[in-house]
This record gives sequence, C-alpha cells and structure tokens, in this order.
Amino acid sequence: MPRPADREAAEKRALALRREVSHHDYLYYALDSPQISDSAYDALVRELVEIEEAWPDLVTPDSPTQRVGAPPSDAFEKVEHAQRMYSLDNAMDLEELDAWLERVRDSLGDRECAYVCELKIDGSSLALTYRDGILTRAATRGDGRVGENVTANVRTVRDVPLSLRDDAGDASVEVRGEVYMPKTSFERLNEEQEEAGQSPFANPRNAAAGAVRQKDPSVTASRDLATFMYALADSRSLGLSRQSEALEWLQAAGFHVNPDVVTCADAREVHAFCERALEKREALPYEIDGVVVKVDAFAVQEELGHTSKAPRWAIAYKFPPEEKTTVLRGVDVQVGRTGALTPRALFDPVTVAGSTIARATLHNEDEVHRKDVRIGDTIVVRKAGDVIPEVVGPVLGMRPADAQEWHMPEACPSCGEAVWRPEDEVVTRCTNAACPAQRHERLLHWASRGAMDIDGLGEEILRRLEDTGLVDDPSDIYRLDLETLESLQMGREKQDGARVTLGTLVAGKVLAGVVESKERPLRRVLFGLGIRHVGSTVAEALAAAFTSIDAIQEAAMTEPDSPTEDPIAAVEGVGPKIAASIRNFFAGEENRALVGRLRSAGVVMRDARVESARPQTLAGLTFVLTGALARHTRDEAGAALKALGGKVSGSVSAKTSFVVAGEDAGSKLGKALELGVPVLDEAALERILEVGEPPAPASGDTATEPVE
Ligand code: 3BA
Repeated sequence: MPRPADREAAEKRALALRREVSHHDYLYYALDSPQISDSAYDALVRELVEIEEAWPDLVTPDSPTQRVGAPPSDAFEKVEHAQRMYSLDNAMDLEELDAWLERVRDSLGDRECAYVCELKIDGSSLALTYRDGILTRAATRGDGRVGENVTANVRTVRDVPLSLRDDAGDASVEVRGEVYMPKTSFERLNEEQEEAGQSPFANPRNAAAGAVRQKDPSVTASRDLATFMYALADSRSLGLSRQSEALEWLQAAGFHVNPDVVTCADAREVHAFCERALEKREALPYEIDGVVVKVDAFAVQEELGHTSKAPRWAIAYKFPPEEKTTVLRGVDVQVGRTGALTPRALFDPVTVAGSTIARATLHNEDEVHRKDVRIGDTIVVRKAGDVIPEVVGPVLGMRPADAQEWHMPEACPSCGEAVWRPEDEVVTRCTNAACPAQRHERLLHWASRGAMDIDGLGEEILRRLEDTGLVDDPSDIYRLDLETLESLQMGREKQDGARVTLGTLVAGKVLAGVVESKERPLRRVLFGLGIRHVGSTVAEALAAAFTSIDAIQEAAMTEPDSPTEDPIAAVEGVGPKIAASIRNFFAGEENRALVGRLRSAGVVMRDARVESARPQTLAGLTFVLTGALARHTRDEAGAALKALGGKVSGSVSAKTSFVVAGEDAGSKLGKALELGVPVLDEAALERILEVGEPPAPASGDTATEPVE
C-alpha cells in the first residue's frame, strides 16, 4: 500500500485499518475463528503503524497499536470499584452443591428457576471499565471494594477489546471476568523461570495474577495472557434480564466469552454439566478448578440477594483436587536444623494442577507405613490446596512383586551417626550436634530473613565457608574479614580449570550484611539460636520481658524456688514446656560458650530500654499482616502495632480484629473475607499508626471496610 498523500487521506485510511484490525482481533480472540491469514493480518497492522508514525497526532487511545505504550510504573494506584465485586461461596462436593440448589428452590416456592453453568477458570479476577465505548480502566478485584489500577498492563492482553463493537459501541459499562494463562504458556514460563534460577509459579492463577501486576507492561505483553468475561456490573441498565443474555451481549460487544456455557433447568442437568466439565478438564487448553452455577434470571438474583461476601444466587462447585499416578523411585531423608529426619518421596515427574512435581514430603516414618507406599509402587499424587505436593497412596493392584518397603535408616545420611527415636514420638532425630547437615541448616536459619537477616550471605556462600572449615557456628561468621571472603573459592570452575573466587565486590556486600546484623534486636538473636519451641513469637515475648540474653541466661541457670515462681514460665505465651527447653539450652556448656563467642565477636544481644512507652491505644486488638507491604516490612509494621499495645498473630480467626493485606496477599486474605474480618490496606495501617486509633467499625452488612 502506498502511503496516503495527505493528512486527511491518512486519517480516513487509519480509521478503516483500525476497524479492520479490531474486527479480525474479534474473530480471532473472541470467536476463535480467524478469517484471514496471519501474514495478511500483520500487513494491516504494519500499514497502520506506518501511518501513525508519519502522523503521530492521528494516534487514538483505542488503536490496536497502543496496546503496549505506557512506561513501567512503580506502584499501582488503588481504585474503587463502582459496584462491589463479591466473591463466590464454594461447594466442596456434590452434596454441598445439592444443598445450595435445594435452598434456592425452597426460597422460590413453586416458581421455575433456570441456572447458567459456566466453567470456573483458574485465573485472576478483572474489572474493565468502558466509557463511551472506549476502555478507560482495568482493575484487579483487590478486596472487592478497592482494587489496583492495572490498565497499562491489561491493554497488552490481545483479546481485551480497546473499544466496544457494534450496538454496544458507545456504552459506558463495567465488565468483569477472569484473566488467565493458557496451560502451554504457563509451562513455558515456568521452564524459563527455572532456567533463570527463579522459583516457578505454583499454578496458572498465580502466574496470571503476577503477570497483570508487572511493573513493565512489555513484560505483561510477553506473558501470553487471555481473558474470559462473564459479568456486567450494571446489566439492568442495558435492558438485559438474565445471565444468559448478558453473556450474549458480552460476546457481541467483542469480549472473549467462554463457549462452554449451558442453561440448565434443574439439579439433574447441573450435575450432568459438572460431570462433563470434569471429563473435559484435561483436554482444555486452560486450567479450570470447578463449575460456577448461577441463577439465570436477574429478578430472581435480586430476590435472593447477597451475604456480606458473596451472592446467594451463585455458587462455585470445586472439583476434587486433580490426582495423577506416577512411579515411586525412591525415598530420601532430609536432616533439619534440630536433627529431625524427614523422609521425602522421589517419583517420576508428573504435571498436576498445572505444574510439574517430582517430590513430596512423607513427614515421618509412621506416615510412610500408614500410607503403605513402597519403592517401585505406582502411587497417586496431588497438590494439597493446589500448591503442596502430596502422596495420596499406592495403587495396590499395580504393585510389582519386587516393591521395596522403606525403613528409616539407622544412621544419619549426613554424618553417619546413629539416629534416635524416642518411644512416644513420631520424629526420628540425629542427635549429633556436630552433624554437617544440621550445622548447615542451623547456619542458614541464623542468617535467614526471619532471624538475623544477613544480607548477601546466601546458601552457596555459606556452604563454601563450611566446606573450607571457615565457619562452624554462627560466631565464626563475625570473624570473617574481607581478605578471607574475597579469596573464597566458589564451586564453579573457570574454563582454564581455575576456581572462581568470591571477589571484592560480593565479599564487601557480605561483610556489610554481617556487620549490620550485629545490632539486630534480641528477639531475632533468640529466634536465630534455634532453641526448641522458641519460635519468633516466643522469642519476642522473652526479649520484651528480659531485654538481654544475659538476663535470660541468668534466669535459666537459677532453679526457681517453686514452679510458680519461675520467671521464664511467667512470661505470657511461655509455658513450663518452653521454659524447660530454654533451661535445657542454657544448661548445655557448648551453647553457653556459643553465646560467649557471639558476645566477644560484637553481637549485641541486648535491647535498649524503651524510654517512654506510647499509650496502649490498640490494647485488645489482634492484627494479622499478610502479603508484601510497599513501604514497611511486616516485621516493622508488627513492631509498630505492638508498641501501641496491639497483638499481632500469624493466623486469621474469628478473634482477629483486622487483617492488613499487602501485595499478593493469599489465603489469609481469603480467610479474612470468609470470616468477615475487616481488611485494611497499607494506607489504613499507616493511618492507625499515625493517629493511634483503629478505624471506625464498618456499618450494616459490610464486613470488609477498607479505609482509604
Ligand atoms: N463466574 C468467577 N464471581 C464468576 C459475578 C459472580 C462471579 C466470580 C466468578 C460474583 C470463573 C468472584 C470474583 C468476581 C467478578 C466478582 C465465573 C468465574 N461469577 N465463571 C457471580 O470462571 N472463575 N468470581 N469476579 N465479580
């Protein structure tokens, strides 16, 4: 095509090309039935790009050339949904599904009620706002009231129309649905992640959610996302009266609508749909995790209404977790930092619920025998909660004659010393304090983020320091100098056979991390020591009560006159069992020697006395922090809440007062929504810390009340 002669001709041609390209996008993405070849399509796009380059002022926001355009951004702006995005109640089996169908029927009397069955796409929820037919905003669901503005990223998703088609052409609507990653793209992405040394995504849902939350839209564009849209925020204003009509409207307006939708008249038909969906599941190019059943008529939907979190007129029937069979090739044993030996199943790799797994913990010896799995067995595996690999059991009918029963080794696989399992315990332990595997785990724990958080001291460097005899216990870390570190030989060999050394730059970074960690608060030191039963919560309580390791040691070494006068057991959250474990730790001469070496190496292990306590205005309130906050670490935020008298807990229950949800908040946020616990964002948290008061309680049935 020759380039248009003048601006006017160019404008006309650009308009025609945009219509043409977006029409072919619709045929390709929404209807899955392209009518021109890829090269013919590319030629149209190329011509449009050339015109827009020659006359940049002719570029329109809905031009197909504008999918990737926005520069990377740092944070996502919070946006309020015009209408609440509810979640879905779950039916975990057919019985629960039937109970729901029954309830709906009961509340309708003898009136007839049709249902729409849709596949439940394993993706991430999305809301698209169109103003006068043009896509102006895309938002994540967030907590249902406030989501994140991900417009620049979502514009790169090829099946999201940048403008509405035909009759819908100038509508102002909010369209909702799911953004997902096809199975093949997900597998490819995970291979790339692993090649790049990054951890793979647990499932396509996480991968899709991660892709729409990329800082750089061009990264989102490369992730091959797609959408299925299924809801309109305000269908009634469009003159629609049922879900089935809304789906037709969406399809006609240019959206990608899942073709596997059936209107069912009764429970029997709903069941049949669920069965067929389960049979289809494996062959589908995208992951589904159930079926969503919705009452078709909007009038009936309105009658049924909502609970505080979900509509009563819809339910998600969740498939039982996907199970696969594979062959158990062996069982290895991992040694933890306390010497606990954990058997782990090693099997032929299988893809389950979207990702490849090849191992699963077997927890302990009894568990292996209770499950009766033998090496050589064909075994059934699945992912618990769709994330953690789990061995369900053997397929007994396929057991080979030479299948080998597994027994806990009598010697530690790391140090070779005899292992020991107390009569009344399930855990077998290596009790050799010098065991290299335990030493390694203890050092890793000391340096880990929850403990001393030594920046730069990773697993590989630590292992080299242990192998070369430079580091044996945590105090040795503080004796390292720059010279030793920079000449540390690392595992890899250069082409000429010479070993790679750590080098000055990395050594300096490690050393800076080590030095900085000397002044960590006492609770981190106590947790880092790995005293049995002293987790981060107990460590914190001890630190607050004693403020120095010397005071704890002194209390631990002094026999109380009576158990009721034990100053350690008197600390809230520390019972006699924990107190005994602490006494036992300090009774060990080598442990006291370690504390002494840490002290002389300059590790502080003492908290400055809090000068003036702030008024305890949050007393009686329990907070749970989940997800990544942008401006604080969870530890900092927790410490600040505690300084005002609030309690911080690791798990959500009905007693939780508030959940503070950061980025990528997962199951804890889900639990909060389920229980109706108010959810706060980071801004609301900051407000609490500033004014020292919790937000006013939510009113009415609104269980979640984000504070903006
Ligand atoms: N239909 C997810 N919610 C869904 C509109 C309602 C709904 C879903 C659905 C509330 C799927 C909760 C988050 C949300 C839009 C609220 C579906 C699917 N319908 N087919 C009834 O395929 N995963 N999820 N999304 N509004």
